[in-house]
Amino acid sequence: MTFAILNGDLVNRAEAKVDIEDRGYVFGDGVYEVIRVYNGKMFTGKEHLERFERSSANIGIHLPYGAEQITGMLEELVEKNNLQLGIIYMQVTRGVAPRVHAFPDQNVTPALTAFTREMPRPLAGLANGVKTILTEDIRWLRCDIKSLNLLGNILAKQKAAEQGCYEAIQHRGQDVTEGSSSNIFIVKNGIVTTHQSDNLILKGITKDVILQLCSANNIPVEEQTFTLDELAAADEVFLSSTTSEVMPIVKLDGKKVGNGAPGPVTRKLQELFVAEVENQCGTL
Ligand code: DCS
Repeated sequence: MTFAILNGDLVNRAEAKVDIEDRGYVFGDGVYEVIRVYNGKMFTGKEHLERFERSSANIGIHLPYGAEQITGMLEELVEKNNLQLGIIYMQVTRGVAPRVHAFPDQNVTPALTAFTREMPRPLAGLANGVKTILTEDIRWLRCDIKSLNLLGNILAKQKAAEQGCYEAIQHRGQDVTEGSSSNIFIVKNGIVTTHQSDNLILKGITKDVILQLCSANNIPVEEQTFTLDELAAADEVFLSSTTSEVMPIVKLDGKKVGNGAPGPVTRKLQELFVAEVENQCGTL
């Protein structure tokens, strides 16, 4: 039997059901996290819990449990499901209430749910890189909140999928923001650049790990907006996310990045990233 978390309880996944007037279902009124599990251990679990608390606070959802309590629940879920390599998906919604836009009374308890999924590694694409498309960023102006409202992201990803591509790189006019479910990095003359963590992108946990790895290993790095022209002229491009780790990008709208193969800085960061995972979670 596979388990899930439903409002603090470990339940049979097949029997975990929510009400049709849950505000997550009718409004997308909630936030979520995706946490990677390696060797049965959460990678950067603390950082994900912190972001979960921040996203919730940003939309005025008072989490019914503290970070430590939630961590304990997630650890139990991973253990019960015998998850070695995979992800935890967790979300909280503002709860179940008659459909009115304004927040319901304080006595409505936010609904916390979580489930796990196996995900073997290494992921296809890590070795040879992936293809991407470029698309206008049509999302709202609080992309720093990990909101359940993902229509802009979904439409972008679908466009990529229809063209046989792994990811859609979004841009607001000339400025590159982020992928539909990833952060984007360019490398030019050995310098790594990625969009600063402001309201236009999600502050990726993987992005932060990469920034720290760059600093610790004397790889020049800057958080600064870059343009479509700079993207097109980059020596190397890669994306990062919880599920995709450090993923080389070898094509942009059908055009090769550099010589069309993953570059040396990307390779180095992939190695450093795996070493960091092994440091925290044991040998992969
Ligand atoms: N930007 C967006 C829009 C994302 O959805 C994600 C992760 C990231 C950046 C990268 O953040 P992390 O490094 O913290 O994962 N999206 C999650 C998702 O929805 N599925 O997998 C990861």
